[in-house]
Amino acid sequence: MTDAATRADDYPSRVSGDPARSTRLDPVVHGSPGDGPLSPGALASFERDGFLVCEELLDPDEAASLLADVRRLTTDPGVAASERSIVEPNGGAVRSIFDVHRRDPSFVALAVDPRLLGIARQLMGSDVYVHQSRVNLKPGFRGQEFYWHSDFETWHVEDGMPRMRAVSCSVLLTENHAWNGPLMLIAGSHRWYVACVGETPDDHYQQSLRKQEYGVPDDASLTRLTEEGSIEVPTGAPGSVVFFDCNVMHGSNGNITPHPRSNAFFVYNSVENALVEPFGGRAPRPEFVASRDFSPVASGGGR
Ligand code: 6CS
Ligand code: FE
Repeated sequence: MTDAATRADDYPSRVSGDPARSTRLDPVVHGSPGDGPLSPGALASFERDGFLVCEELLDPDEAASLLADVRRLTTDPGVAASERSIVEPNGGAVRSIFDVHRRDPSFVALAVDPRLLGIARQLMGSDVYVHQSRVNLKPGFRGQEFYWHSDFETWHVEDGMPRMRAVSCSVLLTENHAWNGPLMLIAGSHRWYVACVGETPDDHYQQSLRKQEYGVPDDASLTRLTEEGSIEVPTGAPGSVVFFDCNVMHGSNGNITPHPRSNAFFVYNSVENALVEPFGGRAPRPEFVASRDFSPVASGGGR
């Protein structure tokens, strides 16, 4: 393995006091229409926007059952005591529960469901493994925001993800309304890499998973992205799924309504894009945030 200090880095970030942006060097769609369920039109839409909404890919009753499982997890003392459970910065409400694809049976099954896996493999053009999974609760009244960010910027700098060849899959478990903190994405932003300023603190994940302040874009870069592409807010019913590129700029507002916005996320990384030493030069983040089990996911029976 090349020495981390001397290897080339095509996507440097948090190395200068000045923000910068560069053109994406990697393809967006790595597979083709014959590789999976997405039509040429759907592939073109993902290529153009950096995300794709699949309405009610799962049945509402499946989503309801998953939500009941989430509710049980949030009241499980063992889960609450583990580092994979993250609480909101403004008190004790559970914000996220990580690593559900390895720990919690219904999410273990969902992670290998052919309805998700078929699309992930087609977009990645290869076998995939799960880099990270989580449920973001976005509870009513107290669910805080997730500030604008590119996931890839964090996964490259802090986890050692070499290239932009990973896709997130957000499964809606509750109704995502315009007003209860839905995911917001800047269409087309995935084509640019925004290098962030500031130096990553030690054990940054202990702060960033609650409120991210490093690895976030500067105001001018973010403004420019919104002038070039629209802010899209995919709303939908439980069971709908949003697939989004690892580098699309996204975030979500806080939730002051009584209605939780709970989604499950699976990050499928190409087996040809396995993690190396973090490009930020710090120690790798723990397994519950960044899996180093690169074995390809085998499709479960699914429905
Ligand atoms: O640091 C991470 O990996 C997590 N943070 C955010 C805001 N999105 C991606 C991921 O869950
Ligand atoms: Fe994110």
